[in-house]
Amino acid sequence: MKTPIRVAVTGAAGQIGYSLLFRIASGAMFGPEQPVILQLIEAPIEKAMKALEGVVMELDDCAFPLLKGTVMTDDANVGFKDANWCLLVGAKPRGPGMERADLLKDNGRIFIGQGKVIDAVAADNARVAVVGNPANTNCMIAASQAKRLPADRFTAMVRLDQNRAQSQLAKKAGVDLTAVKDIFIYGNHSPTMFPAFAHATIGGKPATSVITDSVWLQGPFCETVGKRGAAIIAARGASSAASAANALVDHVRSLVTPGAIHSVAVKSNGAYGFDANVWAGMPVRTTTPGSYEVIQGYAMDDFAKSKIAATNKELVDERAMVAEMIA
Ligand code: NAX
Repeated sequence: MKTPIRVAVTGAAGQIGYSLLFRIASGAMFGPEQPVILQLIEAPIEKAMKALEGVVMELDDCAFPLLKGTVMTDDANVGFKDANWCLLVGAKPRGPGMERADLLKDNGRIFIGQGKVIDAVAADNARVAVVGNPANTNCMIAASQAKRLPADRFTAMVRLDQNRAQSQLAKKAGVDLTAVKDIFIYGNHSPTMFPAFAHATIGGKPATSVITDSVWLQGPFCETVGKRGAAIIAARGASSAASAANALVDHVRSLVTPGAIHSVAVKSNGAYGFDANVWAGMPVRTTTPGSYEVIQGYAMDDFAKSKIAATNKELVDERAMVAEMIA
């Protein structure tokens, strides 16, 4: 039996947490041979900690053979201690009438604190995946506090957007989902994101030769993927949770699987026209478990360049709104 890895999860009593923890404990994230210890972190609110107790009772009741322990805490120093993976799901939601700048700053304070603690107490091989919105900028903020852990250990999730795009292309082409490959998300996890359909393939052929309706690809396709979160809220009365948890399972699973090619928001070094040091979605190839390289060299036409410029601008603007916090 392998040594258990420690997986810290913030926002563990939230809706994504409720779909996520059982998948981690079952082996879906790290594989059927890898035992885990879940270190569950909630906000210091009585109701949240009480709800977390209930979730842990349910984890116990699943009798997962791979689950070797659970920690429940509202103290980040305890929750991130020796963690190999830190999954930052918890965040402050946007309240009625709240400005985006205020949301960024409120969350900025949370992610500054968590970034500092992770850097101080997590395992030497710690990896961080941010889901809590605004995910890209929260990730940048957490990474800004790290002195020991390199910035490429901090990633944000755009995998839900990739999965959404793959599913939409398959539906439009009338093919099985698995026929759609190499659809990558560039930029921010927000409606400005760009699902780069020109590089996707369907049944081994360029997607644009299978779906020849370029008006649909440039318009409704990009919009549907970008605004899917809002459509789910409108239909379900609550934001996407099971699909977000599933995407985080995919995000981490791909990052620990050498050779996997997938979309991740990572620190930009200027590739694809993104400003250096924003966290932007782009295609990566996993090299060794937990490490990756950005796949360079996909050609971008004028449409793609304009979409990337727009999502880059949003990321740069978000960074400007929190500049004094991370200085
Ligand atoms: P919930 O509001 O159901 O749960 C969030 C939980 O986080 C709450 O239980 C809260 O008490 C906890 N929390 C707040 N501050 C905390 C802190 N400082 N430390 C630890 N826990 C804290 O939200 P949920 O639906 O689970 O969504 C979580 C986050 O994911 C939100 O920010 C949401 O916007 C974001 N999403 C990101 C997605 C992505 O693709 N990147 C997609 C889904 C989702 O919208």
